[in-house]
Amino acid sequence: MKGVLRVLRVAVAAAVLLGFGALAVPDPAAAGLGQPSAWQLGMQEAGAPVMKDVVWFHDLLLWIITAIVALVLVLLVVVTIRFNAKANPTPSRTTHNTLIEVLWTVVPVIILVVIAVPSFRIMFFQLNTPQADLTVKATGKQWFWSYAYPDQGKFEFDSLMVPDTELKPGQPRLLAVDNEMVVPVGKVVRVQVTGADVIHAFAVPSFGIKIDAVPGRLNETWFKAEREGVYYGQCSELCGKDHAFMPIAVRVVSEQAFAAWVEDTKKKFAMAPAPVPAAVTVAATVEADVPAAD
Ligand SMILES: [Cu+2]
Repeated sequence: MKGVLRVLRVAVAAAVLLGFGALAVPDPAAAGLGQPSAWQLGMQEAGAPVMKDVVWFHDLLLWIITAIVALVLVLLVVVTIRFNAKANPTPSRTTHNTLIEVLWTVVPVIILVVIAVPSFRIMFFQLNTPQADLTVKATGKQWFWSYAYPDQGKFEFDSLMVPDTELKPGQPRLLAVDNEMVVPVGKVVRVQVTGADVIHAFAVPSFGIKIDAVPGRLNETWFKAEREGVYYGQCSELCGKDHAFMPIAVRVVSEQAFAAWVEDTKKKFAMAPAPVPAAVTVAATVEADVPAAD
């Protein structure tokens, strides 16, 4: 009994030390804001409150899993060294130890509760859209995105990837688009997401959002960009041959710049009045030709 407890004590101490060592290595600052960077470790830098929580939760889990793995490793090493046939020729015939049995039931339960509480909190934070300042409708199509701003006027535009041969300096390959989705900084943006043909998914890692674009269904997510800049994402549901070539680019600008952009874009992409369908025109003509019956 005493021996087992001593082994446990040593194991826990070793696990804690190893845990500290492992966590000193990854450097989340190596990741870029809004886009991936070369030799990146960890996730992209957080640009919105939800992603801040996601990163925090990821780090918490890393601590927990590191400690568990280290503890198991230490126990295995201790067992192989101290209790092999040579070192321990007459093994103990112990079959039960109430204290240890209670511990290995209660400790995992506590660990799971510690994980579950923030996990649910973040899930509700992510899924409950707060009072939105702005709504953008993103429609996934084979293979590009279309954006509409229902509160700003009747306009919608397509956003296509810039091909490698037309990239301007500073534009990231496979991520830059011709017409970016533009939003004001510090405002809650509600993104309504749907698909026009097959299932796509709207995802921007720095904002911590990823939601399916399902034909015939309007999904909703939200973000509040905290800094100006361009934030890139990709379609995240395998949707066909050009799935990898329909990126998402969100440009976050000041409120004045956003207002100016809306004015420009309204003119550029104003929707033409819906044409009268041919069938309706024919029907109207036929009706006019029929002499009054009464
Ligand atoms: Cu897609």
